[in-house]
Amino acid sequence: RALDISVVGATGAVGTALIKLLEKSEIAINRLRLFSCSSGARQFKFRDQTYLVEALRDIGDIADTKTDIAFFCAGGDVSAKWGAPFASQGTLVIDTSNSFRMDPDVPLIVPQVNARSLTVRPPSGIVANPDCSTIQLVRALKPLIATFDIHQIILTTYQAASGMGLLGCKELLNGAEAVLEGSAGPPAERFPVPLAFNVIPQIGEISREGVALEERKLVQESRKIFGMPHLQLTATCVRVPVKTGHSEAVYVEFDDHVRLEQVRELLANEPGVRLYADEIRDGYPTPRFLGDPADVHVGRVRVNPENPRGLWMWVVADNLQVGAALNALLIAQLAIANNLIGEHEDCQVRGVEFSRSF
Ligand code: 2RA
Repeated sequence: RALDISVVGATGAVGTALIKLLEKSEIAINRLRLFSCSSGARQFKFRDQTYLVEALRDIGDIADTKTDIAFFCAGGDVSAKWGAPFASQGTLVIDTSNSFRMDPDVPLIVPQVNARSLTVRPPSGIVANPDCSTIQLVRALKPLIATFDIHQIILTTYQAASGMGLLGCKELLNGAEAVLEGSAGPPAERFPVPLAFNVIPQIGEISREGVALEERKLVQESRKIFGMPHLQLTATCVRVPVKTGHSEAVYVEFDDHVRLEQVRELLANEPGVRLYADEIRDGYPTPRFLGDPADVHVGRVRVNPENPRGLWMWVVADNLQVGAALNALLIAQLAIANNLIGEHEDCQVRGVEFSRSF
């Protein structure tokens, strides 16, 4: 049947990307509701109809928000305030923020990796989308973790400004223009220090132990998605002056020696992973010149000449699509295929098949 769907945060970077993907998707939509917290009245054209964005604060009666699915793309504060009230109406909430990810009643889903964790409707009525840097990491790691025993994973991320939304992009562009015109540029607002022509080794607040929030998220979320509470993973997360596309230099140390050919074969056969196997012929992925924004792009795959148990790879993905909007849409498609929408609480897994789920 055609579904009623709402998008909360419709005018933001992720919300806008999601609406475009939703429009092209095969999901039959009866009624679309678009909500925003910040902007004034705005219209969206969607499948030949025009929709007005509604202000979230104008909702009088929470029962009026009931739809089959609500995508939350407006950041943690909005999700924390409105996520549970929306879910309490029977709406399946798919949340892209950090508000519920580690809640045991909320599955944390990357459909290509752990679709099996979404075979029943969660009691909370909420499904969480992991952080963008986690999603591309676990999609690249999945075939390796499924095949080999892992000793530890060490990575550095190079994250784009759009991870901080449209305002993050604007701040980067304004800052770059100002520096090129010879001024110091505006003070930083979305970032700890100005990002233009700079590199910032901090994403999110730093704990007393010296670990930034984004680094803690990568560890906790990867462990939850793989169901491996003792997975050894440590990261340094860095913001770079790139508009869109997160990059990660990932070092995986296995328990045993690793053969490059086997790793290449596993990555090349992983659906949704594009392997750049030969640097001379294929080059390597970079965020500005990324190919298909639905893929995770992996290059510079090499065994450490000093340690035959160690492997490096360079992983790049579109943080707004793979890292947020597309993953959220795939979660919705999985929930629909598994009959988790509306009154149907019993579930038969069918329709969407992803290989070797955890
Ligand atoms: C960032 N990963 O790039 C965050 C967004 N959720 O800032």
